[in-house]
Amino acid sequence: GHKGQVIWFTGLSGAGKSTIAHAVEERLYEMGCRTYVLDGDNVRHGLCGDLSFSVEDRQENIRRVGEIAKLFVDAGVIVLTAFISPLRSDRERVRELVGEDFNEVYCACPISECERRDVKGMYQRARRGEIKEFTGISSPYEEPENPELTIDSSVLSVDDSVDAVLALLMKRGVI
Ligand code: GGZ
Repeated sequence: GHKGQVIWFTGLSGAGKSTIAHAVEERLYEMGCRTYVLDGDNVRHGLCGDLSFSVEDRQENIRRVGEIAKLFVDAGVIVLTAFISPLRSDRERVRELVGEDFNEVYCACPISECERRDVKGMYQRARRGEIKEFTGISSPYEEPENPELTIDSSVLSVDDSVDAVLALLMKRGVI
């Protein structure tokens, strides 16, 4: 068996958080681990459907996700969260809430590359002013100072990124 754990991905829109989280989940599943991915797709429509992208609402979004992540840890699940979580203080609050089972993974893809990918056309719309308070353009992103792991999807493949996360979990004795 394994103990519960939070793998908290942080980084800009398009930096690879959800992609890598789901790829890690797939590999952990093959190893017989119990996992769950929390991301905008399953949180921002339901639990946090009342929240916008203002600084205050992002803060509340991250607070709620942190509380849910803690419940998953209590249940013995490896929970992978993929939220921009732009503010250092909000991430540190979750770290304190969860304790030693918290792992911060910084998806450090440069904004130039996120913007070049522009998978959903959001950066272009943000540049035009059609989306207000867009992270990296008109809303802040604070880089982690001491993340457990940094991965740059403009340098590493998804497979190599997954290997790096699994190596971290092995080093920490989780798997
Ligand atoms: C940033 C936004 C915004 C604004 C909508 N700023 O690439 P995506 O589309 O799928 O992921 C982004 C997602 C970010 O939601 P989070 O819950 O992760 O943000 S936070 O942690 O800051 O609360 C993006 C989309 O929502 N999106 N408007 N203004 N991203």
